[in-house]
Amino acid sequence: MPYLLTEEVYQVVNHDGKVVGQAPDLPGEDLIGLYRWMVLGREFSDRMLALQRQGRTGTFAPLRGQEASIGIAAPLQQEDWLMGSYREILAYFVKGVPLLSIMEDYSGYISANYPAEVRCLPMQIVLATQILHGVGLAMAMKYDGKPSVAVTVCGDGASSEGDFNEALNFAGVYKAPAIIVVQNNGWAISTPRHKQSATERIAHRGPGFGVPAYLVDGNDVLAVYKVMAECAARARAGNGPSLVEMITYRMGPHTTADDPRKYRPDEELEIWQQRDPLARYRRFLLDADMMTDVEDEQLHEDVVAEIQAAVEAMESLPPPDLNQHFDCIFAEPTPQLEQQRTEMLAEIGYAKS
Ligand SMILES: Cc1ncc(C[n+]2csc(CCOP(=O)(O)OP(=O)(O)O)c2C)c(N)n1
Ligand SMILES: [Mg+2]
Repeated sequence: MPYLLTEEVYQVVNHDGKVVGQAPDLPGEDLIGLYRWMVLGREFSDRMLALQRQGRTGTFAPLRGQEASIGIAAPLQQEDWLMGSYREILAYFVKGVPLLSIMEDYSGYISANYPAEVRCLPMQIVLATQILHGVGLAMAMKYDGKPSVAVTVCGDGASSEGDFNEALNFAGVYKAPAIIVVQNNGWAISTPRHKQSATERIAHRGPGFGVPAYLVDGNDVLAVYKVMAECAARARAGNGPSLVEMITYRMGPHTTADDPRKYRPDEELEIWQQRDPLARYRRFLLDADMMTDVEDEQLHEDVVAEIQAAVEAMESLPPPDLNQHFDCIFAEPTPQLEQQRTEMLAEIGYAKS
């Protein structure tokens, strides 16, 4: 089998909205379902950004432009595992993590209050660590004879970490049922993609580790879906891991603490605005007579109402217990941790109610 499975960037619907590949064999309602998730991702991200600006939530990492990342989780089964980073929250929603849980993560509550059955690890902030966790989980499932898959997602910047490369090596050697996805959005805060690696493609790393790799248009939800479904089927059949590079773009700031205009040319953003994943998929559905403008408007209204309900639920929670952040690190806290707890709580004058 060739190790680089797609020489060209794989697309189903190209940048101009033209259908250039075979759409996945899904009923119409599922195709609309994918669109609803994408709309939810955009509206949720924009709302969180606004809430942060109003001082109503903490630092947030917007995902505008990366909504086709729902294609990472949509073909997965309940027993499959998913672990990603701060910008993968939309895939987490698709896997079953409630909106409120992610809002809590970003608002100072104890992290990863996720239902156990959704099989998502806490979103990872330490770059690429989750790739090792994911490959380890995949190896464990293989030893247990379970036909499940562990999907682990990171960014282009994270691909330069030792953890990323070690995880790929283990995945290849042990033929782990793992899918390692890189959302290459062009930037790692202010560091451009070309400074991460001299390889033309991040996908080219896969063959070096004996891991088959795909290159996919990360703004084409149908293409992402198809590639992920194929990788999952291969892993379930005992044929081991895959590396998937999704070419996409972060349209907004890295986080609410960043101003991309300081390091990124406006023309670059303009090019990628033309490739907006949401607009492209919307056009596809309208052209195929699967959705009308009126239905689209209704769908938007429903999504905004769902987000509003989650915001109200978040804002009616009692304030977070800041002690929990220290309690959840080790079974037995270290003396250093206790010292840090005392100092931090004294600094902010915090007393547990
Ligand atoms: C090990 C480690 N080093 C540095 C950081 C600081 N940091 C946070 S996000 C980030 C950029 C990550 O870029 P990328 O992997 O491309 O993901 P993106 O933010 O673009 O989604 C850096 C350097 C960190 N969180 N972890
Ligand atoms: Mg990046």
